[in-house]
Amino acid sequence: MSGWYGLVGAPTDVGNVDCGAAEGPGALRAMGLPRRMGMVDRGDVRGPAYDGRPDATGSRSVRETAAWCAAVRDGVAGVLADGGFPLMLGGDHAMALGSIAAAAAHARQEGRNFFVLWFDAHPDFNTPETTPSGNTHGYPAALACGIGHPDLLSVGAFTPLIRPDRLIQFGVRDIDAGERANLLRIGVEFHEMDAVREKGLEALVAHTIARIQAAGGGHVHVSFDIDALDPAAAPGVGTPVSGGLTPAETVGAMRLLGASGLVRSLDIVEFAPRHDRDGMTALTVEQVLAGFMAGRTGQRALVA
Ligand code: 4U7
Ligand code: MN
Ligand code: MN
Ligand code: MN
Repeated sequence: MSGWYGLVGAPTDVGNVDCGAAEGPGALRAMGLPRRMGMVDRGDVRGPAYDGRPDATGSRSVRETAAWCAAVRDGVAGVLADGGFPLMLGGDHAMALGSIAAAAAHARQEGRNFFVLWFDAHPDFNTPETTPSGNTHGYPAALACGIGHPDLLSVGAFTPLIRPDRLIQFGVRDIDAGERANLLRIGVEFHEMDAVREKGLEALVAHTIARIQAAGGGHVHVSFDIDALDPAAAPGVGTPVSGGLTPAETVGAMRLLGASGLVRSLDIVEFAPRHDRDGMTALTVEQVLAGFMAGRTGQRALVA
């Protein structure tokens, strides 16, 4: 198990015009989070500025998104190659295409099954045909499953990066009509908030961990969009949706994931400090991360 966390910052909102996520990594550094949590800060990757003009498919800033995702991919691949645990700090959620491209390639190289667990108010399963906005932060989960804009699919060394039945989503509650049709057609497992309320997030996550273990384990990548949390606890996001996850159930689920020993890479995205109130989103993010890290430490102690 990798003993150190390598933070890769992606300070951009190229996937959604000026949503404020570009300021996320800088704000968390200024608050001292990486240092407090003992992370190795590998710095920020860089990329071009937002250009909101839609292309022929109606998608905005595709070239810019692809360039940023390629830089994220290389930054995350660098941490994995050096034996660390990459934490990709967004930036908007389009950046997950880059980290998933790196994680999927690493898993393939090591001969492991590859799974992605997606915590989000949104499934991010739009394609140029279904998007209501043209914003590329609504595309990454679909791209990882091999559908979407060709200039973004090419960020990965192969496609699909994930087998669609190995992508599992939690907390979704704002799904566009065309995107729901995509999810059902491709065969993604998604747990909407009513299912989370009924069964409990921790029970759903525990069930997923058991299923992955039964399939022989593998490399699990967790992609955590802060807007999965209820805006009462995490108002600092660009696209808040009410009725979300509580910090307590999220910390519990992340602790289980850490303790499973299966998770080998993590995204924390869409933190927009300008929408935060009294630092409460930053605090919630730190609690969620601390839960995951504590779970992982406990797991290390168990296997030691
Ligand atoms: B996020 C949206 F239309 N579905 O595609 C879209 F509602 O990374 C929102 O999950 C996407 O925050 C939200 O633009 C992307 C919209
Ligand atoms: Mn490895
Ligand atoms: Mn998202
Ligand atoms: Mn979201």
